[in-house]
Amino acid sequence: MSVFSGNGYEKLSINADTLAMLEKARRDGVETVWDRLAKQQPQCGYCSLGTSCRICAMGPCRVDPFGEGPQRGVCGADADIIVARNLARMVAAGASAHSDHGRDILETLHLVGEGKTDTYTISEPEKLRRLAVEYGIQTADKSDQQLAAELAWEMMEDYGMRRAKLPLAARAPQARQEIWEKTGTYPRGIDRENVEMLHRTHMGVDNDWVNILLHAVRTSLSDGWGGSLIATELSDTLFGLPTPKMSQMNLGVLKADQVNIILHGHNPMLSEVIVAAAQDPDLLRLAEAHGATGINLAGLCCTGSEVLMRKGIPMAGNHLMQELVIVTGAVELMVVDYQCIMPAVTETAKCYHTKIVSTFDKAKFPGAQHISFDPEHGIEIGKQIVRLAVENFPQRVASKVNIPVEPVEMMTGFSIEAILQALGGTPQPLIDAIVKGQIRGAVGIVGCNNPKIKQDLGHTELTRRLIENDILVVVTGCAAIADGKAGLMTPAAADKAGPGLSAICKALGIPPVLHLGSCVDNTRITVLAAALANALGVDISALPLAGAAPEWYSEKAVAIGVYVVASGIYTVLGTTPPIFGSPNIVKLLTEGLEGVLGATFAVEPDPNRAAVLIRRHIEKKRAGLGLSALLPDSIVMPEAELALV
Ligand code: SF4
Ligand code: MSK
Repeated sequence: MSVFSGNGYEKLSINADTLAMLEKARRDGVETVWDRLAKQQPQCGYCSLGTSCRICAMGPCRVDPFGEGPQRGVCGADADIIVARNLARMVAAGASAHSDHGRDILETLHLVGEGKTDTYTISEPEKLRRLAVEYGIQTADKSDQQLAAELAWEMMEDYGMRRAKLPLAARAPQARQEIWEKTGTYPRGIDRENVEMLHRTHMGVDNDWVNILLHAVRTSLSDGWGGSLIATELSDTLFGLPTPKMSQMNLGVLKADQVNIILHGHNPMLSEVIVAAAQDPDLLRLAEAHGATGINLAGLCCTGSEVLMRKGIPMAGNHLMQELVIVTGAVELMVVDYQCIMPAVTETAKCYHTKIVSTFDKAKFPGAQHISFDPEHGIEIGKQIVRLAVENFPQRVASKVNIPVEPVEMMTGFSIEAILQALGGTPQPLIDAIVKGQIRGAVGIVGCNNPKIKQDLGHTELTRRLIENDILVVVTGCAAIADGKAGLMTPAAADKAGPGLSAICKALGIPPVLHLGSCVDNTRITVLAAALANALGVDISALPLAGAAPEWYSEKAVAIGVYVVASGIYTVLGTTPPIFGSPNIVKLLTEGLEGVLGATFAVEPDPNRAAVLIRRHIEKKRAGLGLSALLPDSIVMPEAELALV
């Protein structure tokens, strides 16, 4: 039952579809993530500050950062050790999630190489060959299948412990690699770094908080220049390079007269086969026989971004929409793979006719029907799931259906290759525009929704402030969906940008906010930054770039934030991380890292103030490169707008 009965919804989201469905959820007696957050209040202060520890059975312990209660856990760990260990474990969990996703795609490439699947094939032979060359594989006279087998074998080594350095990290500028060497953070095997991180944070192992955090950096880099990058590169190789295309977003993409299937999670292996199965003539005839005019697919979260980028499949919404899409009453089936899928969806589905189908044996959901996904038989499994949805269409209750809004148009599909193609095959026009000051710099806005923050306000306000100041914005994950819903991702949105950025977008026919993909595709941002730095002969940290995660919630976002900073990009977090119980760690992350990694974090929940911090940073970097720069002091804090959040 909703705790927001009758009022207060407008504080929760900027989106009309969310607000309408929250009202319907209340009428239908359905509990949502916001209700559960309210019931959790007040949340634990020790945990919020990062000073609680439960990693051994002498605990749980907590340290009082205000000096009145205990200052050490039972084992003697102080606030610095406890905060560092908790943060490092978040990094390891996030890096493991992305990298294990990458491993699943890698194992599919291996199957292709072994000729053991006819569901998947090599869609981008050129990219396969480029990757093979990067791994030192001789490509002449070899078939795609042979190369797939050899590349898969080499990349599997990236997960092991024999690699002294991950090969893909060599894409970073020399100066960046030297920083990693000097600080002992050059990433080696992905599994090795993650296992070592868990080992070090066991009671009584690494008790030097700086040493713990340095290994957290190395662990995050094993994801950013390893596991996540493998996921992106191999998804492009197997499923196709994203190219610019128009699509639609929000709950209005559901179709009242069609079978609606929601694709939720992160891994494109499954969603690719569902997309193929939904075009099967037999299943389309079956849908018609059940009274539907077709089969409509819509994405959620990052699985949605994968099929949006490559196939133009419309997007129903971001993280906080996963229950509300079911509340429309128009969804026959939600198929999930893994990550960011709230266990609550099966409870929500009980109030409607929606079936929830889980597919990965490592991600089961009580209350869902489990159909074990096996890439050797992908297409048959895809058809089985689509058939379940079609056969569920007659159970839909017309009086419970409400599709509340019309969809919004957006442009997607900006892989690095597509961006370079839009620029005429080289990054030079982008560099020229930055040098001339037409574009002041570029910012990656990434990450999730979090019910503690008004949904999408952080993403969209920050984006607006940046583009109107001629800063190009690239987006991934749920941030991209927020900006898409807000109408910021069409070529026409160039009118909302400053004069320099607007003119360039109009000349190229692109939006001022470019969709680079899902969470794992944040690697497109770091790889693009590396390419720009290499073209200019400088380190990434010298460039007028920044990152932001205004509404993050996930451990993956922590891993991303750390590898982005460790790659030399200043990053502003909107959600407060659990570090404030250790002033030493706050100082290190927000100031001290500058001297170690050439970049720092900032924490600023207000998106307008975050925009000011980022603009000042970009102008400082422009000045450092000898480019025309505004005086940072001329960019003032919008004190009058502080009441926004
Ligand atoms: Fe307490 Fe130390 Fe055990 Fe943590 S590791 S629960 S601080 S005794
Ligand atoms: S889905 S990690 S809520 S971006 Fe990638 Fe969205 Fe964050 Fe999940």
